[in-house]
Amino acid sequence: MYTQSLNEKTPKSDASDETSPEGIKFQQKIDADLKIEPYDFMPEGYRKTLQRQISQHAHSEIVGALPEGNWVSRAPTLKRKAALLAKIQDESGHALYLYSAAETLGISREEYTDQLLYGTAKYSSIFNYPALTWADMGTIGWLVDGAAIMNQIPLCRCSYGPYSRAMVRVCKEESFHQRQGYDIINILCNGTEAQFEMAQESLNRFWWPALMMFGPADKTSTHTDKSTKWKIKRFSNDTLRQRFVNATVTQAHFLGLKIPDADLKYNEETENWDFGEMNWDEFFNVVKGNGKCNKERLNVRVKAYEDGAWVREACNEWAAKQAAKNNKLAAE
Ligand code: FAQ
Repeated sequence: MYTQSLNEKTPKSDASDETSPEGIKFQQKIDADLKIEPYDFMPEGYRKTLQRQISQHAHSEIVGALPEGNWVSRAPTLKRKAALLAKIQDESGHALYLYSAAETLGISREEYTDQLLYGTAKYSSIFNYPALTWADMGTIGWLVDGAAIMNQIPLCRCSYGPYSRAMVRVCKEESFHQRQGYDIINILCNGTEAQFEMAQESLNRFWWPALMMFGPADKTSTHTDKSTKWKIKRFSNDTLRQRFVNATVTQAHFLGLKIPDADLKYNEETENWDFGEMNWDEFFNVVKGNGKCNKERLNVRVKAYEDGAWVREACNEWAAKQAAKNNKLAAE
């Protein structure tokens, strides 16, 4: 949607940037809530932050479809299978919009893919936890898409035009995903005792990893200050995490589920649900690639990419032949 125009000229930025006259003008534009577009001047740090964040986001959508893909054949009804398939298709579509937005920053989709498959690019920690039961499909929709929406609604107002526009549609679809997840859990919670237990057990495993999706605590977040100044981020990691807890605790209580946190307590003064200390060792361990499923997830992606090489080759050949045919016709 944006990438053809990249062939025309290289996007502008410069190492001296932030304090240069162009850099000052850039910040004034941000402060005035104007959008930055691909060929506008941008400091190198702004470009690099967006390349990292948008591509990490795109990779997360792709890897995030893997735990759900494993459940398509085991979904309990035709309706559930169809909904799960549609969700997976949506997540792949999100990756497409996001890679397209990221490409406008001067790195191709192939390079981003290489960074994920053969490099050190990150994707969301949450997808390195296994989906063991049908209830996990509900919990992923309810909590993971729920956390994704809480984090991504503010990104619709991100200062970078292509990212902010992509996020509008992504958020609409994520909110539908969240509801289908909640619906699965609601049915289980109102079913047999065993079904209720399955929902509770799933919540027990996913609660803390879902909170970790919001990233490290503000005091250890490396990028928040700069990203806030540039209006890439509108709220800090801890602020969004707290909002998510406040919204979700009420939903869990409505379902009759217990949040697995002995320190969870409503604070009358701040009107927030105070919650316990996160296991940050676990978070950083997963982010470094040592979670339960990191290796498995990446191996599946590498295999799919390498097995599909002949398809990409055939498509390129066909496109080249079509272009040659069209050029010949145009010349006649
Ligand atoms: N996992 O300084 P900060 C979804 C890294 S989409 C792994 O706070 P920042 C849809 C971070 O990259 C879910 N790594 O960083 C779906 C940085 O790395 P560095 C994905 C993490 O960027 C649902 C370092 O730690 N959503 O779920 C994580 O300011 C269901 C320091 O952190 C997005 O990507 C993490 N959780 O804030 C699909 C949203 N957190 O510098 C299928 C866009 C942090 O070492 C099924 N991203 N890191 O390379 C963002 O909003 C931000 O990037 C944050 C992190 C908030 C994630």
